[in-house]
Amino acid sequence: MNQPPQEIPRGLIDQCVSAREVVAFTGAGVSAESGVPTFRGPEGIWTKFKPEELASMDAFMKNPALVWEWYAHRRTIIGAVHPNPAHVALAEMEQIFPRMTVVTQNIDNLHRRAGSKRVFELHGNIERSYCMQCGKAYPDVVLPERGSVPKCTCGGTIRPDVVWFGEMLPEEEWESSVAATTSADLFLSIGTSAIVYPAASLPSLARRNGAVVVEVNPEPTPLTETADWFLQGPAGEILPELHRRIASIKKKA
Ligand code: BV8
Ligand code: ZN
Repeated sequence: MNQPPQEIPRGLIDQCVSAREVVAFTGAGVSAESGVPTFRGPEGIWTKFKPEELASMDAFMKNPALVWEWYAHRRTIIGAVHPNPAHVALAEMEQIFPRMTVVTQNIDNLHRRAGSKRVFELHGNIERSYCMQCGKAYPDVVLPERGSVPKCTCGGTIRPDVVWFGEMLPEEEWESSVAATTSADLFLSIGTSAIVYPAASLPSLARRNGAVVVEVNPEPTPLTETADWFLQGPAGEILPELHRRIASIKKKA
């Protein structure tokens, strides 16, 4: 039996109701209840592999077939899952706030599939690939059989369109996310261990610019002690409750 969602303090609801520019900063935890494994949780995919072994250019140059096998496996998982109530609540919040931006570290495309319109993907998108030689985009590359590596018409090697460790974040997405964070008056950090930089620098950037920072996570993280509010529990329960409470007050206004 699920625990009833943690009681969300009225003080927080009042701050949310008056918010005008909202940023939802999400990590793997927001997709956990869809069945997408997180990275660092007990069942996280990093338990079997270390990030540097797979999500890095070195790993790809050393063994592209192994890295492709890992991404093909993750694409199969992601292709079989659906947005969960957390993604849906964030998409619905776009209707109740004057300006709502989702800044995600996830590559699973679930925010867009849930209906969120304004989404910045800091670490790319597993459904996209491109040629390392000529840059040609492969929106739906045929997943290679085990042990093979997809090749471009130019003969170059095709890679997943995700940001690996040691790689720069996409300029456009990063600049837009920094701008949205700087002008946010409400910043929700949801389902992230807040340890991967530069993405993890966004919550403190929001705070320095006067935003109310709310963390949603079943566990505390390095961000918890500096957040204004810590809602401890699963995003799939807390976010729909948060949306319901805010929407009901706004409707009466
Ligand atoms: C760069 C895409 C440099 C690929 C990913 C030492 C110190 C500081 C920094 C560094 C350092 N050494 C190296 C660095 C830099 C490095 C970094 O930060 N490393 C960390 C590990 C220390 N960063 C980089 O390399 C970045 N690039 O710095 O470039 C540069 C500079 C100039 C010029 C050239 C280069 C690139 C980082 C991007 C790496 N790519 N992913 C792929 O997915 O395969 S990272 C990967 O981790 C994912 O994007 C993921 O989203 C991200 C962060 O993890 P989380 O999303 O937080 O997931 P995690 O599992 O950790 O946590 C899940 C959370 O959910 C938990 O807290 C859990 O409690 C919670 N949860 C569980 N269930 C629920 C829940 N929450 C809510 N509801 C639930 N139901
Ligand atoms: Zn090419």
